[in-house]
Amino acid sequence: MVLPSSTVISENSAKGLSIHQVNITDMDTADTHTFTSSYSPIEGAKYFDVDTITGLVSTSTQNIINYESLNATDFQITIYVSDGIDITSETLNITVENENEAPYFDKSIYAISEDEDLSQEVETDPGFVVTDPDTTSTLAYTMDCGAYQVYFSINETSGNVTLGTGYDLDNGTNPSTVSCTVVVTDGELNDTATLLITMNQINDNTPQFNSPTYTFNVSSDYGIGTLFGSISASDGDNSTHIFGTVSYSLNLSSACDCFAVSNTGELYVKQSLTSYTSGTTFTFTAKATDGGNLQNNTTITIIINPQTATTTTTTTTDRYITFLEDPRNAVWLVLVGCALLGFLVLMVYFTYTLGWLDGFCIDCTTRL
Ligand SMILES: [Ca+2]
Ligand SMILES: [Ca+2]
Ligand SMILES: [Ca+2]
Ligand SMILES: [Ca+2]
Repeated sequence: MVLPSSTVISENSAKGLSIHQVNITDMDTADTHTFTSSYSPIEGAKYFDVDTITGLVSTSTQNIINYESLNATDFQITIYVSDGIDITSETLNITVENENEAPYFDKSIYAISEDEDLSQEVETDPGFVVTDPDTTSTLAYTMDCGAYQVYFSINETSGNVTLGTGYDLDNGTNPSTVSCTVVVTDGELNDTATLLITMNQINDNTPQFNSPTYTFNVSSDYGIGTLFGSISASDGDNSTHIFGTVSYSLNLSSACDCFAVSNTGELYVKQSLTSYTSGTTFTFTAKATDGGNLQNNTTITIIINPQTATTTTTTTTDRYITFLEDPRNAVWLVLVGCALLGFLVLMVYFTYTLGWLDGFCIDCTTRL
């Protein structure tokens, strides 16, 4: 029997992989041979087999060799062959060598979040759990965030992610979630995971009125519900978020409760104004409030005018009334009309009843 003195096999080799075919010579060509084996250390019996009939040495059909879990990496297999009368043996030395195995993340997607518009950098642990079966491997991280790379970076050793300053969600272009690709490598093999970075909208803008003051001229005959003007405030926060939406209210404590404002800033008459004389002035404040309760005020002045007037936010446009709109003209027009109607009735009476005008006599014979 001739065996190689030693051989090398890599961890993770396939189950049942042929390692060596034992060759024997026996002058008695008709003899039948039987193979047996022993292992040192005994752990080798878990990973190697010797076929009792053919003498083929192979890896176990049951267990994969894991270099990192072995108590020893050198094994001796003593193989005995018997022809039923004589026994001979040889020893095969097998060395298991390490194979570099790839590191791997425990999840395919990780997620972190932070506020927008940071004034200083913030380091966050994304919670990467990376396993490298090779206990001696040194791991390193890299990250690619595409167009937003400038805002984010990763610590090569720890995997912690630093969120940079100035990522603004209110500019109308930056997305609220950035998807980054993280790669971990042992220098030769690597794995990839996705890191989703969600930036939280913060209320970093206070509503600003478009004018510091507003003045309106309102006719005392305006009915309840009549719109007479509007106020407007803008908010720098993204308008799709409640922090960027504005509602309005009036503080009428020092004025009459005659006016109101809609959520969109339209002013309207809430109570009758007929009891107020021309020139009466109301001054009060209006408040713009965003969805995060940041507020700003403006001053509103309302001047009562007895006649219907055009209103603007800052000026009044007066005009002359027309001839028919003057009530005095209307009165004498009615009087003249009545006089003309009476004269016409008298003319008809004299014509048909008295035959006052010969040219219009209908029954002159009877009358004479
Ligand atoms: Ca390994
Ligand atoms: Ca490795
Ligand atoms: Ca806001
Ligand atoms: Ca904001």
